[in-house]
Amino acid sequence: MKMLSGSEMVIKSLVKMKVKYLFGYPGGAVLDIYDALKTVPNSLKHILVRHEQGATHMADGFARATGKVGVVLVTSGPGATNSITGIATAYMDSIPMVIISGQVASHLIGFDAFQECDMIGISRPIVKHSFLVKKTEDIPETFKKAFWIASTGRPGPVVIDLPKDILDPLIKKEYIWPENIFIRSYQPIISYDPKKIEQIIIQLLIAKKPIIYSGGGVITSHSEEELLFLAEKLNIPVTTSLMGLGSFPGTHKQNLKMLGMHGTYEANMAMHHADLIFAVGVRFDDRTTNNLLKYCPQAIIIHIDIDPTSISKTVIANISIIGDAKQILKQIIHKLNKQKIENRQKILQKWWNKIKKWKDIQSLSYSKSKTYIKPQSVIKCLWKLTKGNAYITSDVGQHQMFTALYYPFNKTRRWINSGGLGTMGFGLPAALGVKLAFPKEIVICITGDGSIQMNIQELSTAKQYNISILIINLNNNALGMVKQWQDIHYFGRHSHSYMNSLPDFLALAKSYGHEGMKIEKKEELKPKLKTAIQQLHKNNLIFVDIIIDPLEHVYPMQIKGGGMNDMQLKKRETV
Ligand SMILES: Cc1ncc(C[n+]2csc(CCOP(=O)(O)OP(=O)(O)O)c2C)c(N)n1
Repeated sequence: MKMLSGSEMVIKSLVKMKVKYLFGYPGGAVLDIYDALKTVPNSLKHILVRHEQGATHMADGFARATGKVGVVLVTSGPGATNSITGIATAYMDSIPMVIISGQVASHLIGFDAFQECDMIGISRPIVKHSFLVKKTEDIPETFKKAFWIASTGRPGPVVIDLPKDILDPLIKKEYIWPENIFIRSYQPIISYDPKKIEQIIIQLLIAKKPIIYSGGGVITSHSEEELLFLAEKLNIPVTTSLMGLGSFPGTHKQNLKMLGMHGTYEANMAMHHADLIFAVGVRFDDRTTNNLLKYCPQAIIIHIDIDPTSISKTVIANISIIGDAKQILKQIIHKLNKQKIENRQKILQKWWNKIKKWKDIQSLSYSKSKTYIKPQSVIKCLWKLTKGNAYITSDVGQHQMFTALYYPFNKTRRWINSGGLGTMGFGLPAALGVKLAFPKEIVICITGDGSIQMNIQELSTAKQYNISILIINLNNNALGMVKQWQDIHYFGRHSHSYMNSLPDFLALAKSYGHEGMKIEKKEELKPKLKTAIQQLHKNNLIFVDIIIDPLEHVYPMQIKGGGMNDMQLKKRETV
């Protein structure tokens, strides 16, 4: 019979779940766990961050790149509250994560004890589930359940709150690892109505103006191959959400690129005029629909999603299937393969002709500048130099949208960004998590002068563990996206969107022990970026500060309150 303390049980359970990295920060409530960590130096590596938000984003980046559960360890009170933004970020984008938080001793809960806070209560709206563990012997089963809940169905973060007394190294209990677990109230859906498959096939075959709308759920469910097969077989154009970038090859001729607020002209026009929208793993959030009252007036909407609460939440679906997208797409393909399919080139010729006209507008073209480096050209240059193979994390703002539009992702899990919550400060820690997962790959964090400063302290973590990522700071000396909105919606009144006291980013990076370079001239862009990428092989973190056109806006942009087709393509020019 194996007798262990609660802390030892925590560590043993993590090892049983094959956790490789634990991202965390110590404090009184979890010191026993930190002590127990010493017993497993080889199988479980702890990464000491500089702020708990950094830990959550690192675990998140690791999870997005690998598909595995990211794991975080924080102390009670401020440690727990600091992790909240990262938990909400993961929740909004359905990222599997387990957050272990320390709690004050059971008898002190509710007495305003030192560093007490109700983590379960505070995190409740932003977790898939949470556990307050009351007995030491419950730890193994709780961990197994937490990982199961976090990674199945629609994935998401799960909190395990552990009162200090149940972790006491002097109290040993029997360690029983459950081979099977059963959670009565949580049974992810695995079956669906086969009649719906027939209905979907009929609609796919009779539609004259169909479009596939692919989202992050395609990536989560690993159904990109099935989606590609179906799109090619039926010759249907594809658009993706921000979260779905990479779910369909970015350079594929049927790809109309991203839709929504900053979507391409062809993607949004095709959505508006479509007679059938085949939506897979999307949640129709407001950044992708514009005004719901004017949304895609002619379309029949088919919606496939694992989460029943996503169906008809904002856009009413005509046909919906709840379940695993991969299984459902496989079934559709299986049934389609048995049918004789008419010449799809011919049937959809008119539709493709229309799409070509929208494409010819070239909504991603941008004016060149004699003096300034254009952010678009930085992203295009990065794409060429990395041959599209890098893992890219981004922060939030104009630089995020430029990256989404100008770096075509041909593979899944290469585009790591905070889509749902839009969290500035995500990019750097997330990139560190990705690089730990894939040490041999090129990992680039594309950020802005505002965003990078939100978790810049993680440069210190990068130094401690020699994590060699490339940071591209698109420096426009402003909170660019805020300024853009003030230009468009507030007649150019710039209220608090300028960063008047930017640090010397190179000196800052160097003070953390990293290498840095500044790029100010257009002709320097390509050679310097090339050098920066080459230097990565020396296991350095390279911080590249690029001074870009401060007046640039992200276009296309949908007109607020309009339909999918109401778009502005250039400054003050409406189509
Ligand atoms: C934590 C957080 N606070 C505020 C915002 C609102 N916001 C969205 S974009 C943006 C400006 C981003 O500026 P920067 O990082 O410099 O990027 P740029 O838009 O200039 O490329 C702000 C403040 C946010 N998304 N996240």
